Order: sequence, then structure tokens, then C-alpha cells
Amino acid sequence: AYDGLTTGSGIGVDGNIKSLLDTTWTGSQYQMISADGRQKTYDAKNKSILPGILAVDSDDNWNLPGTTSPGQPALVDAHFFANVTDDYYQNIHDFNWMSKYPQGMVSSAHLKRKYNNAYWNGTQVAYGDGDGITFINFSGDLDVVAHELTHGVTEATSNLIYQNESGALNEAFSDIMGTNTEYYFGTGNWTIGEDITPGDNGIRNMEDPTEDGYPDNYADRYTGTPDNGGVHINSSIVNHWYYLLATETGGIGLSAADQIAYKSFTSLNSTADFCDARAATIAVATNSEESHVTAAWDLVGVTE
Ligand code: ASN
Ligand code: ZN
Repeated sequence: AYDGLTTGSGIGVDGNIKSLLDTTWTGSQYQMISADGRQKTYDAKNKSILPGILAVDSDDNWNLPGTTSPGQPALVDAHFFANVTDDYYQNIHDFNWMSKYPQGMVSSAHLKRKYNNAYWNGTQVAYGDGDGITFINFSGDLDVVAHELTHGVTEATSNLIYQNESGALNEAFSDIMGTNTEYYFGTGNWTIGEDITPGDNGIRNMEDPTEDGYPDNYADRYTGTPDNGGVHINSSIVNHWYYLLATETGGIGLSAADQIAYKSFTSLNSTADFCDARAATIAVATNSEESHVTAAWDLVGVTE
């Protein structure tokens, strides 16, 4: 009989069991739609057409790792981590994804074949499987999932234009909120993608961006044309600002920094530059926080 609410479990990309997988029973099988309808997860079956087919399972134990896709772990993590990200935004920032995207958080795993990327397409998120060497399934890291979903939050709020400094702010906000979501869940760290890069400790490091060849100061910013004017490069300057604000000795701590980042970045204009971001973060800071916010910007070379 239809019970409307089930609690499944599944094996994630890291091989560990995730319980409390939020699925529903159709009357004949279980499907990856959460009981409240806020998450819907699809299998793109190694094709480029989105969303693909809704993920289903006969017994709600999503335990088929498989050495090649389609396998269930990438679906389990796309669904589970979207649910965590939704909780983070609702509980910490009172941001209701459904009010902006009535279709819910739609995710697809197994996009294309050995695809080394993930993205937000304006409607949903989609994850490649990685080539198995540089990357494994992109949904296997909460900071990646929250990064991609945050592109949806940005589009629905500031709508920061995806090039040059406004694009770098857009990218930085995705890394910042991706990291905040990981800390919210209890697995936080300052690297991005550490769980899906087998031979590396992630693709970016907010604590020390230079580890991956990225700038940690405005003086070293990239001014070329590729990557939409370096959106994934200059984002590291802002990432490092956030790291300093949240962690510096005597600093304000992660939760206070999180509030400042969310309130300021979601209210920026779509053409904002780093200077505008500096001003916006100061504007939302309390009196006691303000000196820490400005000090962190000064340290990354973004001055008045
Ligand atoms: N994974 C990349 C990102 O979210 C895709 C892109 O270049 N936009 O930043
Ligand atoms: Zn991004």
C-alpha cells in the first residue's frame, strides 16, 4: 500500500552506508523523490539529455555500487546531499528553495560519459561520473553539491553576472556556501572537492589558494579572457577573505561569518565587483564585527 513516506538507505560514493535516505513509495517501487517533494533525483544514464529517468529501486536499499555507471552511489549522494543543502539554507538562512524553484531541487547523476564536471543549468544540477582518475562521481562531495545548488541561490537573488569580478564573486559564494554546508553537516574543511579527487586534496583550498596555483591577493589577480575572465581563479581571493574572517585568531567565527556572507552576497547587484562586495559585507556587519571584516579584506588586498 502507498505509505507516502519511507526511510531508505543506500551506499554513497565513498562506499559507506547513508541511512535516512528520503524516498517515496509509488505502490510498486521506491523513487528518489523526498516525502515533501523537495528533492527529485534522476539518472542521466551516461547521456547528455536532462533530467534523464527518475531513480527507482525495488526495496529502498540503494546498494548497487557497480564498477561502472549506471550505479546507485552517485544517485544516493546527489539526493542525500541535496537534502542536506536544503536543510542548511532553510534552517540557517531562512531561504526557501521552493519559493524560487517550485520544481524542487532536481538533480541528475551520470551525466555524459566519464564527464569531469558538474553544473547548474538554470533549472537543475547535473553531475558527471569523472574519468575515474582525476575525478570520481561529482555528487560524492557535499561541498560540490552545495556549490552547484548555490549557483541556483545566486541566480534567484543577486544574479551576479558570470564573468570577470562579478563572476568571481558568484564562484566564491558557491565555494563559501559549499564549505558552510559541510560544516553544518559536520564534515567541514577548507578544501573544495577533496572527496572526489583520488590523487589530490581537492581542486581549491580556501586556506591556501596558492597550493592549487590560485591567487590569495588582489595584487595577483588574473586579468586574461579564459574561464569567463578567471571566475574560477579570482574567486580564490574572496574565498581566502572568507577563510580569514571565519578563522583568524580573535576573529568572529564561522557562524557569524556565514551570516555576513549570505546577507551581503545575496543582496549584491548583478554587476558587483570586489569593492562592492567589501562595502556590502561591512554594511551587514555588527559594530563589533566590522573591524574583522575590513581587516580580512585588507589582508587579501581588496581596499577601499
Ligand atoms: N562546475 C563548474 C562550476 O560550478 C561548472 C562551471 O564552470 N560553471 O563552477
Ligand atoms: Zn561554480
